Amino acid sequence: MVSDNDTIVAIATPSGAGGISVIRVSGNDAFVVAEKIFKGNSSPQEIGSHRVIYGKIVDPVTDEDIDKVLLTVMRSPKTYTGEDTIEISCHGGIVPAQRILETCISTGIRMAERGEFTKRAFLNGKLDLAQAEAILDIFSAKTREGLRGALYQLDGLLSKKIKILKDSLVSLQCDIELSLDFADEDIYVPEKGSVLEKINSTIDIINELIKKGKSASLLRDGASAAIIGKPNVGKSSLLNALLLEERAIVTPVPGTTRDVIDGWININGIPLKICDTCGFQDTENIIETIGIEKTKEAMETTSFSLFVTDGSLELEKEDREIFTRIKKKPLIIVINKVDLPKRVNISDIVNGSSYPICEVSAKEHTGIEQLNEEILKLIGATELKIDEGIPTRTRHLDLLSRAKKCLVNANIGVSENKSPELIALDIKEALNSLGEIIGEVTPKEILDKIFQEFCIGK
Ligand SMILES: Nc1nc2c(ncn2[C@@H]2O[C@H](COP(=O)(O)OP(=O)(O)OP(=O)(O)O)[C@@H](O)[C@H]2O)c(=O)[nH]1
Ligand SMILES: [Mg+2]
Repeated sequence: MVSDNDTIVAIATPSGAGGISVIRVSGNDAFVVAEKIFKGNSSPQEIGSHRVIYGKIVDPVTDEDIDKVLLTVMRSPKTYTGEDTIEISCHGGIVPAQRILETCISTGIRMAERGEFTKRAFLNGKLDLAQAEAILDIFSAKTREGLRGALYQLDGLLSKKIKILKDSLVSLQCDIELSLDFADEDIYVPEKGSVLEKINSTIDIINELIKKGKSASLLRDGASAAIIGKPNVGKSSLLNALLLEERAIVTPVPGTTRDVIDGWININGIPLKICDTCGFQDTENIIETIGIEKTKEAMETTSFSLFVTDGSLELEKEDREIFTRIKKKPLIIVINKVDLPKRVNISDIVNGSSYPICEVSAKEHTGIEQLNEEILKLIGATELKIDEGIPTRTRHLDLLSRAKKCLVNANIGVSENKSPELIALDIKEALNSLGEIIGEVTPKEILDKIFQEFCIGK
């Protein structure tokens, strides 16, 4: 049975060639393990905390040397997990780290599960849940701004805001419960107007957090676009122009692209995945048929489309058919090849509706800036600012919405003079939802799910 009291070990660095690898051991027996496998000038049990000793790792059974290492000793509670911890920095590469890992396990400790070091940090009160999630977001940050948002969260700025909200609800709940306890004695009855004011101001703050959080989640997860249009309009050229590299093959032959080719760009800190497709032309060719299936898939999985037309030609039936097919989802019309005399007439397909339109020359890289601006507008990221303490995960936003719903119920309850017990219940539920964000009342399955997202060794 796996227990949170076991001493655990894992390789904390990615596998493969590198300068060094780090093996991390955490738990009550960390120093016992170090004594068994490490030989150096000083004893790990005896040196002070946060000190590094040079020495070698040896197999405690065969006495065989495994690697020369630096061993860092960190004593509880001032460690990442809050437990006694040793970190062994050995030579990079797969074999030394793997051998040291096996040697540690041979002393009777076990391999750490995914995210178990961070889970222990959480269980030992070193981090709350929102901060633990911030660590995940730091690993997966795709842009500088995403990293900054995650660092704010790691600093506990979101948690601080949630705690302030909770404190004000707790005081409200106390007032209401007090009025229940002393209902007969008429000692203290909170005034209806002030209760409503407190509930509403909390709802306002939650609304603001949700609003900012929705756009901030763009920083974490980004957005994605499919480039769609008939053959030869310059879809692959547009992909290359946006990526600033020759990713996709470009030729004058219609039907050059068969597969979906994608790449990431960073527009003002928003990671955007762009997929070049082969479009939707009628075909009997098996390769193109598969390509068209992939275009459909790209269309379904991306958040919006870039509909490309050839500005030097008049619109054809095929342009119209493709446009009709994709117009239900958000899109930007991209008129390409504007370096050539313009013949296209877009009003033909837009039919009076208003769509963002951009004129570009993928060949000459003109109009790309304006296209980026339109993309930011379309995904609602023009006013995105990395504030301190913004919720960045869907989990946070769901819980904030749940808290808000309970408070709206509480508001109705107070307005309609419902029983204070019911109002206190709504407030309690709102408090639970807020508490779940920072991990105070988070069910075990949800905790497990969150820590499963981590890699082994973190
Ligand atoms: N003048 C001009 N030519 C362009 C421009 N963009 C693309 N082209 C040319 O148009 C032709 C087709 O370009 P691609 O980028 O391969 O077009 P595509 O839509 O990906 O074509 P398929 O993959 O065949 O569907 C090539 O000869 C390009 O050089 C542009 O902005 N101006
Ligand atoms: Mg192409």
